[in-house]
Amino acid sequence: MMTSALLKLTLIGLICAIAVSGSPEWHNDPDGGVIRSPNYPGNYPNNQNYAYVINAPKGYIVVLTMKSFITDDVNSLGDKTDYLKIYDGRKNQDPVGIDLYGTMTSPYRYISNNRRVRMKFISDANGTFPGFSMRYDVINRKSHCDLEGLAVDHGAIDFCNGTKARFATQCTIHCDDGYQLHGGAVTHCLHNYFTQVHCQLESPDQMQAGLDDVSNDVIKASKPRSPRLPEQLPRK
Ligand SMILES: [Ca+2]
Repeated sequence: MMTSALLKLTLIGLICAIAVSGSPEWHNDPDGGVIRSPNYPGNYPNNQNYAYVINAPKGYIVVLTMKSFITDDVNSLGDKTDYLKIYDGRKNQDPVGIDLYGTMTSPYRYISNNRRVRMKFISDANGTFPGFSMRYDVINRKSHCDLEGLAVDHGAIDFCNGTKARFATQCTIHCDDGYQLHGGAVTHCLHNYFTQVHCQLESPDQMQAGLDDVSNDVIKASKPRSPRLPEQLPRK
């Protein structure tokens, strides 16, 4: 009786262990966090097939900021050996956002199109390196706008509030000498775009010229853009 019960428990334990080892590592923290390859900063083990899921609430996107990345590179046939695949979405059919391997020589950031991002870290049978360490942030697209789209003609951004990765809720600007603020000193993030404020020529003589050219003086913040950066991981 005891033997049978023990066997049953052992079997359940084994099944659980198998299920857990095959389960992805989930990340749901609204404040974001850090994700690393297995055993980081030590070398990752060989023969890994390790999965991660970042799950943000509805209306949010995920921003990954790679702090360090080094894996085995391609083999003599030119096939990659160890790599990190980032899938933009929740299903296997979702497109691969990016496939990273080799050595990162400049900072890398990935901005998702979906609220869920899945990643898979693969290593082959020999040759290991430290792998990667990255930060993830989850961004509310209703309240946070992309700072990359915010440029002030004849002025500059002083500071931004609610900054997360390269997104913010509002920014305070000032104008260059000889230019005056119109529309207030603060641009707010509303529905994915910063509200328009602009710097206009101060001098009455120049005012008309400035007004004629006002369309060129507004903050160019409203142009819709793909949230994905064109950055690629430099390969060695
Ligand atoms: Ca390898």
